[in-house]
Amino acid sequence: KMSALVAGLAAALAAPMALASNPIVKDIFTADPAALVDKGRVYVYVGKDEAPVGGKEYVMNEWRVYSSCDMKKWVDHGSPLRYSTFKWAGRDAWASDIVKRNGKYYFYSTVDHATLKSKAIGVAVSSSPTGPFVDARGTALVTNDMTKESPIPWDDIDPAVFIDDDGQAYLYWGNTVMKYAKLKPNMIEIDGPIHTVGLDNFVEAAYLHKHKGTYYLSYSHKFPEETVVMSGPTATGPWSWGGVIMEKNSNVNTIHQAIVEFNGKSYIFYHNGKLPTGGEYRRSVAVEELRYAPDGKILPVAQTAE
Ligand code: FUB
Repeated sequence: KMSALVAGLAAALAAPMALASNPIVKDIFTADPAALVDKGRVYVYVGKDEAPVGGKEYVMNEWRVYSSCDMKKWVDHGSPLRYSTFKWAGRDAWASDIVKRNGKYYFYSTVDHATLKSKAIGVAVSSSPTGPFVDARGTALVTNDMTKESPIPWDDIDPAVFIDDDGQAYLYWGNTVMKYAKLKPNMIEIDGPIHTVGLDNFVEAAYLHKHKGTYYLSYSHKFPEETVVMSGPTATGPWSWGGVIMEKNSNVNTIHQAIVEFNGKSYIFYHNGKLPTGGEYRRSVAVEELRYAPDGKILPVAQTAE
């Protein structure tokens, strides 16, 4: 019996460590993670999926925020804002990103514009990572009005913000076509033109991060979505194909990643449909460690359960 116990322990130690008990949140359905590392904690912001079992569309009214000091135990901080925090929004707390600048926390998010009847991006601000957040502009930061070339009303979604080493902030977003623009130092105004970038089978969820001098642009590729990555020498490319880093989900078409470094390791947050009764409109956010090959290539990541 003793040797079986020892063998079991040895096998458990040799196995790759399951990071967290995935999914991170088990009492509600959550999607579209955004992540922030601040003062020794990692914060993850999610949209709450409220569709009933068998629901045929997203029901998303608010964002929720959770934090951890070890990527294992998560503290629930409740809801820091709702779509209605943006008075001009009519519905839909869709995907977001968050960044800290000058001691303030800027939360960029997708909502549905009440009068334009199309998706738009708002920016909210708080003095705390757990909110409450208030609308920083009183109007949308990006709307379909500004990007008229687009044929679809849901192209202005999924913001990602990156602040480069020289202090220049960039906003990336889009569906079908990726767009990017500079942000002014105040973080709440677009600075200059909106650029579009032709990327292979780009769907949505653009995300920019930097590791050891290389810029990585990851995004949802094809539909059902898989997460792919490009790498480049600057925050605006040119981009070289880096391959699939996470395979598509079995019962959910979307996957939406966010990548952060925390305590010397890299992590990728994403969503799947693995909770009981989960699925397309009842998703769950999970996290895995992300590893780089010596040449800087991001290695494919497998989804783990508890
Ligand atoms: O959750 C609503 C939308 O589905 C998000 O904005 C996309 O990234 C996709 O996950």
